[in-house]
Amino acid sequence: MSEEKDTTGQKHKSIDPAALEVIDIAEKEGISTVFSRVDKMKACPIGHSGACCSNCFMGPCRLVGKDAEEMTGICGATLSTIAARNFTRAIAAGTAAHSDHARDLVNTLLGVGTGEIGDYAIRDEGKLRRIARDLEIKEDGMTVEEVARDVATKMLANFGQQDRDAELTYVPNAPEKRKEIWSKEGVTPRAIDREVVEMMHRTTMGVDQMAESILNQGVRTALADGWGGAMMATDISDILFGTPNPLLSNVNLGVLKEDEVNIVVHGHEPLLSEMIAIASKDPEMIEYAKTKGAKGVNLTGICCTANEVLMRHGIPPAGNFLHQELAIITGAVDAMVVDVQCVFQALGTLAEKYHTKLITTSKKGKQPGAIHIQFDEVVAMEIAKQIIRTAADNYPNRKKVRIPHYSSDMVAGFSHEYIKYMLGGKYKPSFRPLNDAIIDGRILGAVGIAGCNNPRTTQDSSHEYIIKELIKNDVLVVQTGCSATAGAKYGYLTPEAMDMAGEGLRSICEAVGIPPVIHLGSCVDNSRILTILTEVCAEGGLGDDLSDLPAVGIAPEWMSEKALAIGTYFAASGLYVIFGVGSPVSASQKVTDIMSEGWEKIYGGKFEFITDPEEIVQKTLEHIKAKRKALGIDVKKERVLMDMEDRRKLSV
Ligand code: SF4
Ligand code: MSK
Repeated sequence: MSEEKDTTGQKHKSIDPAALEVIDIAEKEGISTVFSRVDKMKACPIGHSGACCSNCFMGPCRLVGKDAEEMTGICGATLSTIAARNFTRAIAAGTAAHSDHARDLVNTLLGVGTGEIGDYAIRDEGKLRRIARDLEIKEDGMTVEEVARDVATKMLANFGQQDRDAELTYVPNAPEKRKEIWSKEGVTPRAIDREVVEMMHRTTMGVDQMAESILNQGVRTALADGWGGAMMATDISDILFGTPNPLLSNVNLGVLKEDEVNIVVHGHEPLLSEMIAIASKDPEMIEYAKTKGAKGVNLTGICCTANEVLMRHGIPPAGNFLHQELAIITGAVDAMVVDVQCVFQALGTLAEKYHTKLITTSKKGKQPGAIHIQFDEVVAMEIAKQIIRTAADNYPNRKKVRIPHYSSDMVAGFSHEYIKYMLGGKYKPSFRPLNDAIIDGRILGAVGIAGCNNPRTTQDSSHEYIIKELIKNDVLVVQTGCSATAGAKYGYLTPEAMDMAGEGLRSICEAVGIPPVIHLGSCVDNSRILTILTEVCAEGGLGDDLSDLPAVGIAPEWMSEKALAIGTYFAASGLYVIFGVGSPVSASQKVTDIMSEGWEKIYGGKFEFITDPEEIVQKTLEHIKAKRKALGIDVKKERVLMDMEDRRKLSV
C-alpha cells in the first residue's frame, strides 16, 4: 500500500487512502454517498438505544427520559421487554439471512445429486462423504451423486423438522459440556425456520413479556444460525466449490483495471459469483470483451461475495461494505452484480449517474435503477455469460475513469481443514501444535475479528487498531467478512506482517509459514471458528469447553442484524464477545446486564458493547489472561523452537 494521504481533510470518514480519494471526487461532484448521508441523518437516539417499540399500531411507543425504566408502552410493555424484543427480532432477521442463503446452497446440492442441475459439480468429495458419515448415511458404495442427494435431503430437514425432541444436525458436534448447558437452559436449536418463526411469534404484541425469556429464545435462534444455517452454508459451499487453500491476491479499489471490462460481484451467496468467476476466464468471454475494445475481463468483488470468490479463486476484492458506492464513482465498473444482503438501495440512483449497469439477480432482492437478470441454478453458466456480455457491451460507454491506485497484497483461503493440515502435516493433521503454542505462552490466545464497516465510525480504523495491538501482544487473529478485507488493506494478511507481531506469535508464524492474521472467509464462515475452537478443545490441554479457551470475538464496526445473530451464537457458545460502535440495548440496564453477567453465569460467554477501541483491546487481553490463569497456563514457559518432526512426535 502506498503511503496514506488525505487530500480532503476527511480522515474521520476513513483511514483508507483509496476511499478518501474517491470520497473527495464524490464531494466535488456533489454525489451523495453513505459518507455524506451519515452526516445529515443523525441516528434516532430512541431507536438506537432499543427504547422504541413499533410492534403494534397502538404505538409506536417510546420509553424515554429519566423515568424510562418505570414507564411502559400503551400495552404495559416495560423497557426491558421492548429492548429485548427489538434485539431478538434482529437476531431472527440475521439468522433468517444466513439460513436462507444456506437453503439455496442445499437445494443446489440436491439438484446436483438428482442430476437436475448440470453446471455445478462436487468439488470436495472427501468432505461430502465425511459429512455424510456424520449424518449416519452409509455412503460406502454409493455414487457421489447419491451421497449428495442424501446429504442435501437430511440437511433440508434441519429447516423445518417438527418432532418434540428434534435438534439440528450439527449440535452433536459441540463439546459435551456445551450441549448440557444448552439442554438445561432449553436453548438447543430444533429447526432453523422454527426458531425464527417462534422468535417472531414470541415478540409480537402480547406474547412473551419477560426479558430473560425473550432473550432465551434469542439465544436458541442465534444457535440455529451458528450451529445451523451458517455452518451448513460453509460446508455446502466447500463441497460444491472446493474447500479453500491458501492463495495470493490483492485488495482495494486499485484492483479495478482501466483497460479491461470490470465486473464487481456484491452481496453474499456464492452460487452465481462462482459461475461468473469461471466464465470470466473463458476464452469466448475474453474474446467477446476484446470485440468491445477491452483487453479482457476483470472480476472483482465487494462484501462477502468478494470473500467467497477470493477464498476459492483468488479473485481480488475491490473493498469492503463502504466501498460499494465508491467503486461505481471510479467510473470503471461496467457492471455491478448483486444478489442479497448489504446492498445499498442508493446504488440504483448512483449507477444511473455513471455508466455502470447495476444488475440484480435474485427474486428476493430487486431495486429501482437496476436491470434484473434472474439467476437460475439450472442454467447458471448461461446466465453468468449473459451478465459478462452485458458488462462488456457497456465498456464502450465509459466516461471519466479515475481508479485510485491503491492495492495491497494478501494471503487468503484458510479453511479449518487446511489449518489443521498446515499445523500437523499431511499424514497427521492436528491442532496439537496450536494448543501447545497457547499452553507454553508463545501464543497468548486467539481472537476472531469480524463484521462490517459502519459509517458512524471511521472506516477500518477500529479494525486496524485492534489487529495491530493484538498481534503485538502475541494474540493470533482470525478474520472473516468485511473485517478481513480491512485487515488485508493494511497489509496484515501477509507473512511480512509477522514483523508487527510479538516474539512468540512471530516464532509460530515463522515455523508454520502463516501470517499472524488469518482470513477464514465470509460472514457465514464464522462457523469455521466454532469448528476450530471445538477441535482445539477436543485436542486437550485447554479445558473441555469453548468457555475455557483464551479466546474472544470482536466486531468493532458492526452494523448488520446478522452481526447480532453471530455475536449471540458466539456468546452462547461460551465466548466473550465485544462489539464496537454502540449498544442497541443501552436503554435497558436490565437487558445489558442479562447479556453480560447473566449470560456469563449461564453460558460462560457474554456479549458487551464497548465503543472505545483501546478499551476493547484492554478488555480482550484481560479476558485472555484470566482464562489462561484459570487453566493454570499463565506462566510463560521457555521458548522451544519446534520443527515439523518435533510437532509430529508431540501429537503421537
Ligand atoms: Fe406500544 Fe405495546 Fe404496541 Fe409496542 S406492543 S407499540 S409497547 S402498545
Ligand atoms: S458483508 S454483514 S457488511 S461483514 Fe457479510 Fe460485510 Fe457486515 Fe455485510
